[in-house]
Amino acid sequence: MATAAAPAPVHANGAATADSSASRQEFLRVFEKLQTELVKDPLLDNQPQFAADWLAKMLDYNVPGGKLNRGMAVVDVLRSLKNGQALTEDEVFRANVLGWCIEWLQAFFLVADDIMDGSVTRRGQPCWFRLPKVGLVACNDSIILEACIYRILKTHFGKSEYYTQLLDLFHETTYQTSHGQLLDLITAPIGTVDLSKYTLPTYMRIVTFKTAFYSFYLPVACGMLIGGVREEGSFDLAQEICIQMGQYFQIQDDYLDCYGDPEVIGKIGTDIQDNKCSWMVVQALQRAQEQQKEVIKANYGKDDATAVAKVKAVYNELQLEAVFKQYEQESYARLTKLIEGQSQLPQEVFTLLLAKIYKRMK
Ligand code: GPP
Ligand code: MG
Ligand code: MG
Ligand code: MG
Repeated sequence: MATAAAPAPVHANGAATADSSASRQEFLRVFEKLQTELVKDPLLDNQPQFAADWLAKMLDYNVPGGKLNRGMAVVDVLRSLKNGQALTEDEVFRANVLGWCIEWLQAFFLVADDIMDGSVTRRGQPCWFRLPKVGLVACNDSIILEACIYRILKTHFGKSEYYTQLLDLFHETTYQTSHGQLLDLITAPIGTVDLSKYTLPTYMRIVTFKTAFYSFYLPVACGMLIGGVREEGSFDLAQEICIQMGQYFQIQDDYLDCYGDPEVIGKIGTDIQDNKCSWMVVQALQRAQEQQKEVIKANYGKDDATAVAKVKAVYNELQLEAVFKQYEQESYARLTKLIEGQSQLPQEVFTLLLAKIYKRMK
């Protein structure tokens, strides 16, 4: 039932990412298995066929269609931890199941985030809630997507010695992400433009919580748990590196919201209309003259194409594309130094992740 495998993503520098299309195919086969288990879940015995069909379709629409970077990272982390030693079929399967739990979490967040952000497209198709037959059923579907994670974990890890740690990890990550999302939303109240709120410390806190924990620390911590790592210090170190990588990733997301090609990123930017505390507006305000600040103030947070164009014109005047490219170089250098400056965990755990996002265009 899964959608066809996407070709291996190619980056600006032309290099294909580490995941071969064979491991992507293998990963997608695990999706089909999990989807079937959920649709036939004994807890939902005698579920009417139309509801089972809804679930299968909702999962197809929302879970497997992304880049799959987060999900496929778990097996990469496990492989790196084993220092090249071949993984058993069962190890690969378990890593991929956990990888899908992360993709399910992401699907839950995205379905809900698109409603909150009033977005139009996601992964090259209309946002789920935009489909006329879906509408606000999408609210419940996002809850179902989250609940699926715990059914999958119980089925496949219920008897593992680290089951409680996994439950805790997913719960804590959701807790952190939802609080990041809260900050993201209430720093950007529709209808009031308060430019004094768009500071770098506020921004960094928002992105650390709404993106970095679930997108980077979660896959690495999952790989470490199934890889037998137990030292708290190793998890702390992984978290420190992953947080910085996640901040860089969300800054790219904010840049792409403004300058990315919707055909490539699969979504249409809404940050200016949504009054968001985006990296772009934070950088603009640090550099703007009074008159440019006035233009931003008069046009930010308006769902109007002319107003959005005026804000983007100020970004262009301030050469924010060049500011971003410079940030990207510095961030890559800083992360590389951090990764190479430790020997507690194999560097490859982090370098593979970094290579997948460096200079990404989607
Ligand atoms: C990315 O923000 C953050 C999330 C998708 C987390 C949402 C968390 C919830 C608890 C719902 P974004 O709005 O910039 O992402 P995108 O650009 O993909 O819409
Ligand atoms: Mg959004
Ligand atoms: Mg959002
Ligand atoms: Mg965004």
